[in-house]
Amino acid sequence: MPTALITGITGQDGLYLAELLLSKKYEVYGLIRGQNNPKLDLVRNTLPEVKLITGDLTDVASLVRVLEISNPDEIYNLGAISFVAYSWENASLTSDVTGKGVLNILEATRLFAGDDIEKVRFYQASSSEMFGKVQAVPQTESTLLWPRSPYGVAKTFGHYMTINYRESYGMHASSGILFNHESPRRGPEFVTRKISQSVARIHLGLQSEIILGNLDAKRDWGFAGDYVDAMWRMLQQPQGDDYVVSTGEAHSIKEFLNEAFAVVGISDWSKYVKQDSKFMRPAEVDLLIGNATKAKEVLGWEPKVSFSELVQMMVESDVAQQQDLKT
Ligand code: F7E
Repeated sequence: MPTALITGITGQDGLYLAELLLSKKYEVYGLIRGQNNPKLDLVRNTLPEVKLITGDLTDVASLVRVLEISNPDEIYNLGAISFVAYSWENASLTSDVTGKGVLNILEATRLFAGDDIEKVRFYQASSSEMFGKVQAVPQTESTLLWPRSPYGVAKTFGHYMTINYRESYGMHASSGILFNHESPRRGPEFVTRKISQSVARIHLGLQSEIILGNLDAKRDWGFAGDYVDAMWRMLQQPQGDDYVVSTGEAHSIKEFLNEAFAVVGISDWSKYVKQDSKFMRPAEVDLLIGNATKAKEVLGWEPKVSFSELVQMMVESDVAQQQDLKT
């Protein structure tokens, strides 16, 4: 039975990945941060088979201890401060966790594995935010990185550190450059879930409007459940490498609004949507669209859920959830 360690187990991707690995008969360990982590019960209730160990990406010694306890064949480093807007307000903390945290777990892995470094396979959750002010359309694995937020800069550090450990120590380390990926499990601070939740509440008469920032930004949105499969496929290859994971389609926030309101039968949403500059970013990423040809050809990976299906899934799930809360 192979063993996997997932950092960021409490997030959307952590839960989907743990489900996938459990279905493949892995023994799954999850890294849990902090005392009384409020999301601990979420993992325990959703996936009681996952074994949870306390540790912190900012503390190398704790990571070595976690590796000694779990003795993993595969490590998936999904842990990060992942909300881009927050990263301007907490740039130093974001750099420590999202950036230096990657170095810490790579170094802990090297110390733990010793001469046997090839026995452990490592996945780093890199991000399309690294492309920022895009230098080519669509973006591929070799597009120049130009991050536009402290979060993007921190992810870029982690990305290059992963490549460096592969090149310096022969580590089986892979970096998945994942474009935006969403689901009913997405946190409500992200624009897709903020919209799906608000549309559900407007439909049920629980809310009268949504206040958003920039409606013109375009993102390449896929389904998180599809994307964790690409992570696993990367670690089954003979060598570590970097892969773009995306749908190859970009949609604006306005298009997301069109689709989401259409699910509840509203075609003109203008009276429900307001804008406020407090949701605008100091430096915006205007357009992200990925070219996942390499993932398709090498990993045999393709997204299964379309943009419309994703929006429908999220709005329907929120309608059901809000109805439950109402009763
Ligand atoms: O913003 C615009 C906002 O916060 C998307 C993370 O998973 O994907 C995610 O980062 C767009 C931006 O995601 C609101 O300005 C407008 O242009 O949903 P988001 P993100 O910043 O793209 C990447 C790949 C990651 O790696 C990240 O970890 O939507 N927008 N109005 C808004 N965004 C938010 N959050 N809230 C608004 O009211």
